[in-house]
Amino acid sequence: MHALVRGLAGSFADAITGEPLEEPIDLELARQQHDSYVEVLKSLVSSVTELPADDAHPDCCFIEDTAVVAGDTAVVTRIGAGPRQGEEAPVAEALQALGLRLVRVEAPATLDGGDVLQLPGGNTILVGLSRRTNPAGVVALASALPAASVHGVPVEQGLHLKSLLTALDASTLLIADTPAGRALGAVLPPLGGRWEQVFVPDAVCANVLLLNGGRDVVAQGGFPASEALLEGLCTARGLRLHKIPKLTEMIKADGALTCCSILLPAAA
Ligand code: CIR
Repeated sequence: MHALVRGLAGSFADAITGEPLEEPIDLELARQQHDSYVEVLKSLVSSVTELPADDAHPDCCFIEDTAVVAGDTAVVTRIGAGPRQGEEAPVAEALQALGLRLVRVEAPATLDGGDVLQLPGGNTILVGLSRRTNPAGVVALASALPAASVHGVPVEQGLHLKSLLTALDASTLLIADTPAGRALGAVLPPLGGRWEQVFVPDAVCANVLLLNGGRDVVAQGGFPASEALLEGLCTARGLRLHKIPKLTEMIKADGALTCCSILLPAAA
């Protein structure tokens, strides 16, 4: 498995935040946390491409939002937050250099990768209809990936679909145990197969990173109740759980684990 990451901008303290911050972003701590994320990835996947940061784009480390990779195709998004548009270009270039076929999302569609959840074990993709991703974005993704079964899902609160929901494996959904997460769990489309909804006490921990065909699961540490839940789930399923120190500074900027990388399942 190959991963793409992007450096942390020197302007990261100016990243977009949903709520006014009580404590400003600590740039040095953010750098350490981002470095530790990249180190964990390097220790678990066969190769990692690190793209340089762009100080003109404080949020550029949240590379997940710029492209969706499925098979040999990279769908280059059109990010829903105007000031972030432009982050896609160097990522698209890198994905093309890795051998992927590019399809671009065009205006007026908007699509953030953080809204795109590719469910393991099939061809179903859930796309959050959020503040960032519009219905035309869902249509654009579906037409770029005709073999996939693409479903729009309303995300009434929170930034992205994956801020509330990710999959642990091909039968387990991790959903934030918040009013928004519960509302989302109630309106998921029929997914086929047997899917269990597990509600995770700390919303941040509903966002896990699946690596190496899902055998390795990365989660944030520092949330005892959620960690205990995830440990139990992973042990029961024979999955390896890797905990990384809490990404406090990414969380301030509404970032989660998945948002700091783009994963290419096989060497493209
Ligand atoms: C933003 O508001 O766009 C960034 N501050 C956070 C983006 C996080 N992206 C993600 O979870 N996929």
